[in-house]
Amino acid sequence: TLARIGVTGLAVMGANLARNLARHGHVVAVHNRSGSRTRALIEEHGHEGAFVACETPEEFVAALERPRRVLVMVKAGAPTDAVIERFAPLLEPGDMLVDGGNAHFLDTRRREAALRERGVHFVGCGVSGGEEGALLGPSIMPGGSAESYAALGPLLEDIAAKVDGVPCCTHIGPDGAGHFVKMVHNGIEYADMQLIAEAYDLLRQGLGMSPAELAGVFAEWNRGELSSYLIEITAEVLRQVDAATGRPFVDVVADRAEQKGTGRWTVQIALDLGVPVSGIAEAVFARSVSGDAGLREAARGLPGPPAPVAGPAGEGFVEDVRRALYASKIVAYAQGFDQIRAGSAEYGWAVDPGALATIWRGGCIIRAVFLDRIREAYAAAEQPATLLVAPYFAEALALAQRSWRRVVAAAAELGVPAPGFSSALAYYDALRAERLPAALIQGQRDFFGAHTYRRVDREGVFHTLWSGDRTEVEG
Ligand code: NBP
Repeated sequence: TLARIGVTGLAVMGANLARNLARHGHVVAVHNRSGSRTRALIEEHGHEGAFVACETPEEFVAALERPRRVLVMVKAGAPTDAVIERFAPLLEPGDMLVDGGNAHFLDTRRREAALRERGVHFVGCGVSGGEEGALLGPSIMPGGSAESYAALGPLLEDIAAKVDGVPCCTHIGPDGAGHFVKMVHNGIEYADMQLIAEAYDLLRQGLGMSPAELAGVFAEWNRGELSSYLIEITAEVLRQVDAATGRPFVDVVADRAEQKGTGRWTVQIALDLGVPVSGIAEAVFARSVSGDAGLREAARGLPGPPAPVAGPAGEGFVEDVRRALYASKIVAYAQGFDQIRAGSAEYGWAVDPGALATIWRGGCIIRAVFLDRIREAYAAAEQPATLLVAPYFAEALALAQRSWRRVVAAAAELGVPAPGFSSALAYYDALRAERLPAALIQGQRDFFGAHTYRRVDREGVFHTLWSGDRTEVEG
């Protein structure tokens, strides 16, 4: 029998997706550049379902039913182009080439346009959930044509995570839409992780709590509105004790955060789109600061707040930090969803933010109860201009407000860096402000560059003759 789908690229992600497909009863053709991975997969997991092991791309393509579905799971970048070059000539009009790697959406747009000329559907498909998700149910974000989704969707929905019986997979939009939302998903993940890290740091330094005690705090928080995969694993990591030294695991790990690049892409694209994703940007920069050993070494001797600092008070502060974390998280997600809407408008994708929140409820790294609230906000008759003004979130922010301000003030008093918490609060205050100092900036711009300004009381564009008699001219 012919295979329903083929997977090429059998490192951990590809192998686990192939197994997931096979475990769901689909015949799966498998191929890898080096045959050893293919043989290892069949040896170790061949009994889990119906695999067709293929040595060559030609053999692989011949093993697939038509129109062919080829899932590519190789390293993003040049390897993806190499695989497309190798496989595209073997495909026929109507066939589908699906890139499940972490490609940049602009690469996906380029590849989609090139393959469309040959009549081949190129589907840039975001996959989140890591190795375990790939095997047991990821969140899947396919872009590409609606026609390709009709042929691929049922298979992908079959292997995706399910929440309340709803698959965490939906057609996101044409060409690069899937990889774009996967990119922003990762950006939001950066912001969420940074906020959790700040909460930990503030409680540890502010109250002197131990990692083990903090594990308990996060486990408790995971039972409420913050309930999420990231909070859950935070408790697990904080509870871990290093076998070699007996010290808390978190104290023996070097405090330099690494990054692969999707957070940075999110911020770069947000700058191009003019969307203020300050939460994601602060998270990316915080990782950069942590990783700059030379800079940190040089600055280590700079003075902090004069001792003794009046530290925050016990139980009340724990609840303050929880509320500040929730409020800051709302801001970070609101900004991420704003970026998705801006990208969708820029590229004409018509991405449905509510559908996205729905498929992020399970399978992916940012999965959380919270996503249900976002889904509901976008299900309202009138789409909120920002999630901050959707009734549920507006109320949550109002409730958190006093705690949020106390925590940001405490961070400054203690000298504990909390860029995520403070920038989120600054964004909230900027959005709700009656007047912003941008008026002064316009004045400065007009002064040194005759950049002109608008007035609050009259239509038109104005300039003041700053180096002359300082009268105003219209023009
Ligand atoms: P890797 O990203 O480590 O890629 C290894 C695979 O790429 C191997 O199958 C390798 O073949 C193949 N490959 C390379 Br490298 N260059 C190639 C070329 N020129 N031609 C053909 N094949 C080539 O694998 P991974 O960690 O499984 O991730 C796969 C994709 O999924 C990546 O894009 C990744 O960003 C994305 N992703 C990963 C995760 C995760 O948690 N790891 C989550 C979500 C998405 P070989 O065996 O012959 O060297």
